[in-house]
Amino acid sequence: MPAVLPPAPFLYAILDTDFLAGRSVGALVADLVAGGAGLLQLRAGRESDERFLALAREGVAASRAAGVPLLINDRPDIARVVGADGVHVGQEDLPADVVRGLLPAGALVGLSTHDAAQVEEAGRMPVDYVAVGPVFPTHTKDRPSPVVGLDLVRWARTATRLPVVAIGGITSGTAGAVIAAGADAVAVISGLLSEREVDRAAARFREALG
Ligand code: TZP
Repeated sequence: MPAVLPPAPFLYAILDTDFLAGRSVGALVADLVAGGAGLLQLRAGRESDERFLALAREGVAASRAAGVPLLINDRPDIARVVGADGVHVGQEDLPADVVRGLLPAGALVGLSTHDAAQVEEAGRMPVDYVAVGPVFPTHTKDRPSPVVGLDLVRWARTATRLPVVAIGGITSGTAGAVIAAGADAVAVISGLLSEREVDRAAARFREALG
């Protein structure tokens, strides 16, 4: 079955394993979807391949049960083995067209961008959405690119027909302004996973999106 993005505006919950704090990926997936997350990503930059694979299997099983697509960050090999719905890559990962070629037909591919030239280039790539950020300051990413602000979100909206996913430091208090600037979705790590009750945190975001 080809995976499809949810209708805009949607909440994109990124399960960064640095934020698990002893919680299981399966339980987090269920709670985030219960709160209103429409798309999920598993990001595990600091895990061994063996653990990433195990967590990816758990995430895919839970996301299938919840009926929401789950993408794997940066690793088409792991996505393929576990039957994930797609892959998200950054500027320094494998090129999006190479990743697309490694995945089954109908898989979702997303690409991170950090400036106008990268957004334009994404429009020429075989990707399903373009992520733009960091929109606000964030402590979550090692060596984050400079903050792009809402200006790049506004510009991306006019420059590409791809769905625009805004990321970086977004809270339920700012999510509405991000959507008003033209984003189709907000992608969030700490604003969801730093909370003890992630279902309630997701619901606050979901409500802010309108
Ligand atoms: N890419 C740009 S900012 C960022 C990524 C992965 C981190 C987003 O995390 P948070 O905690 O929602 O700021």
